[in-house]
Amino acid sequence: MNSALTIALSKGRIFKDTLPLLAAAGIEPVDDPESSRKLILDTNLDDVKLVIIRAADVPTYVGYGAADVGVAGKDVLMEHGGEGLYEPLDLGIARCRLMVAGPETGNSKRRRMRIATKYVKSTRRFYADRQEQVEIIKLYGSMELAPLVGLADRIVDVVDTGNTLKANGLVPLEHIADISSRLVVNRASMKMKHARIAGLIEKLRVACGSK
Ligand code: PRT
Ligand code: MG
Repeated sequence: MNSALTIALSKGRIFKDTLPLLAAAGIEPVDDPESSRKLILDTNLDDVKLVIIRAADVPTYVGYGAADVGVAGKDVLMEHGGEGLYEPLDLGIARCRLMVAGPETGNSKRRRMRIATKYVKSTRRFYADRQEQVEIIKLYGSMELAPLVGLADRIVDVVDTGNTLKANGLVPLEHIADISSRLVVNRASMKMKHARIAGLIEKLRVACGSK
């Protein structure tokens, strides 16, 4: 019987918020990813491993079946597209909002507004729906810098407290989507390891108080 289970998580807020949910499902990591350099963590259960990867890589690992299940932000899933994945559960953790932000005053002198973001697909969709022509510049981080140095007129990024925007003289301008982290499951694993994964989903559902 092959019911060994690999769970993909990213370090930082997702790991921190997922830990109590996994504990409620009887899964506890043996090592702490913040201090350990291991990328595969053992747990209290012999047949359950955690793999620690970049947040944006979680849907890829799970989509290809390199991990059976994973936890990923909806922002990341919207960019990935969700091929090969089920998304059975909103865990309600790592909540934030995908927003357009920019300087409080600042009319673009450009014919087309320039938007810097790592969320290229979501940004393209948002402006296409409004039939607005914009130029999108792909960045990998520190989007808040782009308007300050004239690289872009606005940014699209996730916002939690808004403190990072504020510290850089930016304000939230438009709301694109409410974001939280989701449990994702590889489609083939869902069939092959059905009892195991269905059991995990039910325990997590109870632990996060979702319906
Ligand atoms: O850090 P790394 O480059 O490896 O990847 P990542 O930034 O995608 O990962 P991580 O762990 O930072 O975020 C994982 C997931 O957490 C994201 O995909 C979101 O779904 C979710 N999340 C929730 C957030 C935030 N809140 C958040 N505030 N992700 C990022 N932020 C950033 C935000 O972009 C801003 O720059 O944190 C900064 C502070 O936010 P404020 O508004 O509280 O100041
Ligand atoms: Mg980050």
